[in-house]
Amino acid sequence: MAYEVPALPYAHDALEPHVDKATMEFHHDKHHQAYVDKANAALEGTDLDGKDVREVLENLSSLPADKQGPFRNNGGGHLNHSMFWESMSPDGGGEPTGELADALTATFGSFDAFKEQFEAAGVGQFGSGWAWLVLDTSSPSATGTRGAELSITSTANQDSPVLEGKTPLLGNDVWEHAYYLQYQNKRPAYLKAWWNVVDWNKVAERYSDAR
Ligand code: MN3
Repeated sequence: MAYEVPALPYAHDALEPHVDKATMEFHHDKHHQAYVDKANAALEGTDLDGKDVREVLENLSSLPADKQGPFRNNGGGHLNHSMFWESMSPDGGGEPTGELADALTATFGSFDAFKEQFEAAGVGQFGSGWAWLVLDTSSPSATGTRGAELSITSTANQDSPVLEGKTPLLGNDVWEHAYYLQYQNKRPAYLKAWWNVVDWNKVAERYSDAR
């Protein structure tokens, strides 16, 4: 079955004032739709047509050579944005609790230090891309301290951390289309404001599922 843009789990204006309605309308309704359409076009007629998007990205080399680049970009865009809408909530913000909170503190020193490093990854991503909190289940440290598996990274374009065998727990979109209407060139201000809408329950659920 062809991919579809998932419905937003809240109204387009529900994340205001931190993410404005116009940005959400263009971002969700137009940009995400374009990734879905192009991802579907890339898979059409291949053996991987109908497979889960993450599974296809993890097996990119199984696609015909001329489809790999288009699917990396557009399948990646579909996966990244599907996660992104669910990572935000009008009831978001605050701080995580429980095992995720403990792991963030153990890994980064404090929740504030985690946020600082994540924002730095977003600001430092040259051009379009994403900042990520990932769980590295393939690293040797996976057998050691649980908190040591977490790390912050950034990717270019629509590259998903799953291309590197990592599980994305939280990603922030630092493409200009994600913030330019509201924040113009102030990417750092967008990254800071975005914490007010992060749904930590969702991130904790991904952390728990991935371990
Ligand atoms: Mn985007």
